[in-house]
Parts: sequence; C-alpha cells; structure tokens
Amino acid sequence: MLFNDEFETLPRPALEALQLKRLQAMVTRVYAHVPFYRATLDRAGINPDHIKALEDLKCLPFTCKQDMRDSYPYALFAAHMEDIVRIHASSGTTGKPTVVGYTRKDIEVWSELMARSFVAAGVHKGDIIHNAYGYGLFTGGLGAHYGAERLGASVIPMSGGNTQRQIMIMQDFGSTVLTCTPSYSLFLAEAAAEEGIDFRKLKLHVGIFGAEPWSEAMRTEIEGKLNLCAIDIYGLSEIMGPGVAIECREAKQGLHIWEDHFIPEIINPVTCEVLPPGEKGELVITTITKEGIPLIRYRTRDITSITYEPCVCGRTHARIARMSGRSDDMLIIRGVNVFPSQIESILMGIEGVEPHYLLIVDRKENLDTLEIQVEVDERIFSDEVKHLQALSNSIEKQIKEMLGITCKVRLVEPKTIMRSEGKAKRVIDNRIM
Ligand code: DLL
Repeated sequence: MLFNDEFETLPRPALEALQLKRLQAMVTRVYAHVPFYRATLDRAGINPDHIKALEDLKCLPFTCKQDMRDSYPYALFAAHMEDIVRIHASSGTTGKPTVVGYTRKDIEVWSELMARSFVAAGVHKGDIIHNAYGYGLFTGGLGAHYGAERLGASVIPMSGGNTQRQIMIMQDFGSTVLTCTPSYSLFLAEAAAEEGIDFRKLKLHVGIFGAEPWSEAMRTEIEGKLNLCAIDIYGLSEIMGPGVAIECREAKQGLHIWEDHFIPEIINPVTCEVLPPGEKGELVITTITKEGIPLIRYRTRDITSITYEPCVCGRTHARIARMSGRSDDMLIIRGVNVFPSQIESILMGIEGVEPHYLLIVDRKENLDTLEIQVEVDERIFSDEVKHLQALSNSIEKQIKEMLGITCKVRLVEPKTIMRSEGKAKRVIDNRIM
C-alpha cells in the first residue's frame, strides 16, 4: 500500500530530474532571501546559476548546528514572519534551542510525508493511533498527529507521561497503533504488567518508534513484549520533524528517505568527502521544498549508510540504514571509539538481561573508566552472589572481546534505572566538565 502512488514510485531518472529542478529553485530562493546563505555562497564563489546538475550539490557549503544557533531565533528563515504558521524548537543540551518555522505549505508537506510514513508502516484509515510522542515544541507529537489526520486515521493525542492513564486509554479505546520512543514503549509494557494487564492482548498491531537510537536486538525485545510489528522512524526538527525517513513494513530493511523533498548524502565526518553507497558516515540532508527554513547540506551528525538498491515494496526512494548513533554520541574510551548502540546490542543478546541500562564514563588517575549498569530480571537478581558475579564477568569479557574496551558491569535490580517518557538518557559522561 502506498499513500502517494505517483511520487513514491517515481522512476529514478524522473525523481532525479525533479530533485534538480527543486534544488535550483531552493538555492535561488535562499540566495535572495537569507543573508547567511548569500554570504556563505558568495564566499564559496558560487551563485545559484552554477547548479546545472545534481553533482553540483557537492560544491555547496555545509550548514551545521552552530550556524542555526548563531542565527537564533529567526535569522535563517527564508519566509516572511507573516507566512510562518508554526514554530518548533529542539532543546539542545546546552544553551538556546534550535528554532524552526513552517509555512502553511511546509505543514502540508510534513503532514503528507508523515501520512506516507504511516502507510509504509502498514497503518490505514480505520486505525486508532495512540500518539504518545510529546506535544509541544518537540516535533514528535504534532508531526505524527497531523500525519494521522491527513491519512484519515483516528488519532488519540496522548502526549507523553501519565503512564497508568495511557494504558487505560489504550485498552478502553482499542488503540491499534502506538507511536512513541522505543524506550517509552518498554516502559509502558512494564507498567501494564505491574497492573496485571498483558500488553500482548491489546489490539496494537504496529508501533512506530523513533527519536532516539535503538538496536535490532531492542526491536526483537519490543516485538516480543508488545506483540506488534516495530517500525523505525527517523527525523529531526531542523529538517522537518518525524517522517523524514521510515522503514517499510514489507522489508524492514533500511528507512526510505523521501527524496522528492530531501537530498541525502553520506560524508566522512572528518574529511567531509562524500562516500559511496554502502559506506558508513554522517548523514547530510538538503531540503528542496521547504519554505520556512530551507537548509543546504545540513550536517545531521547521525551515522548511517545509504543504498539505492530497489526495494520489494516498490518505492524508488533510497534507504538509509538504522542509525548507529550520533557522531557526537560516540564515546572514546581509552582511545577506542564505541557507540552506546554497540553495547546495547551485546547486552540484549544475553539471557535474563533487561533492556534498561546506563553507561557511566569517568576519568580516574588519567584513565578513562566505563561502568555499565544494567538491570537483570527478578529471577537472576535473587540468585546467589556467585552466579551474579559470573554473569557480570561474562558480560565484561564479551564487551572486551567484541569492542576492545575494558568495563565494569554492575547488575542492578529490576526498575532501578530511571525510565523516560521521551528520549532515554543512556550515558553519563563525568569527564565533561
Ligand atoms: O526526534 C524527531 C522525531 C520525533 C523523530 C519522533 C522520530 C520520531 P529532534 O528532537 O530534533 O527530532 O531529534 C533529532 O534524534 O538527529 C537523531 O540523532 C535522533 N533520532 C531521531 N530518530 C531516530 C531514529 C526528533 N529512528 C535527533 N534512530 C536525530 C536513531 C534517531 N536516532
């Protein structure tokens, strides 16, 4: 099933011709309306007429998060304020948030792309979507909401939090689709079990999870505990919000990125050279239809790879691999690079280990240390100390063998690690002052 048959299956030559036309129009517009872009393009000696082919994108300068911060709040907007109908912001860990503005047309496009994403995930009219992404400045709640309405499904605007009530509503309203972060879905299942409610008996058939990194092993865990098909959805506020890319239900092999609106590239984050399909690097996105805040070659910091291989679902849009983390999430422990998702994959493969963990990085006597706190199930936790010790030793050994880092594993009681209603916090790095 497709939402927009024509655009989702455009043959590649037609798709690329459309991309070029839209790219040229976008660059012309930002050059005329955004002083920041006029200055950076002038500095690079490029004027909009230089873009004759898609390959010319490579000559354009990158935009990064700092450029958005420097333009706080509205300096990167390419539309007049009277044409901006919505403002969202993403809360950075430090300082001011990153602000994005949408024209009426931007909201229409976003709604369509979210509707396409829902259909790709196997959602249809008649479904009851329990939307537990946060409503507010965060794009998750309203983005999914408008997409659900555009599709014509029923949407329950739950937002995050109030977990007990969420479960009651899901049960009584007969929700068939759950949208929230993957970590919150597990929290919901756990809270339901505490009340004696078996999540597996609810009517949910699909969960659309994103906004934070999660592993394939976490998918297996969620699908088992919630008895639904778990689909990965990607997006970021700078580019639009949720619905930039999504897995199709048919393949669940990579996330289709809606290329009639975004041009993806993968670069080496150090040298900035563009990498060929299949190679892992940083995802860079150029928006080609946005009016409010179009971005040229935005460096997302998210690490993935891309493939243009045809997909069984018939969509012609490229697929990006599940994000393995953000380049700024990457931990360097005694010189070894490691992503939290790699540790997660190892933990999830171990019997009795629960999908709740926290990585604590510190520096003692000039040496980096990593402590992994991870919950184990009740049965294991009440076991003899020597068995617990043996289990933590074996996890430490596997991590050493597979990732090359020495760590200390601390097995903790069920429900000790803080649960999150939105994006989970997995790392505490005490080395950062
Ligand atoms: O998280 C938008 C969103 C809402 C996506 C709901 C999906 C579902 P931001 O708050 O701006 O926007 O955070 C964007 O979250 O750069 C990634 O690092 C991370 N992220 C988003 N989706 C995924 C995913 C929303 N499926 C940042 N896998 C992005 C891994 C993800 N990381």
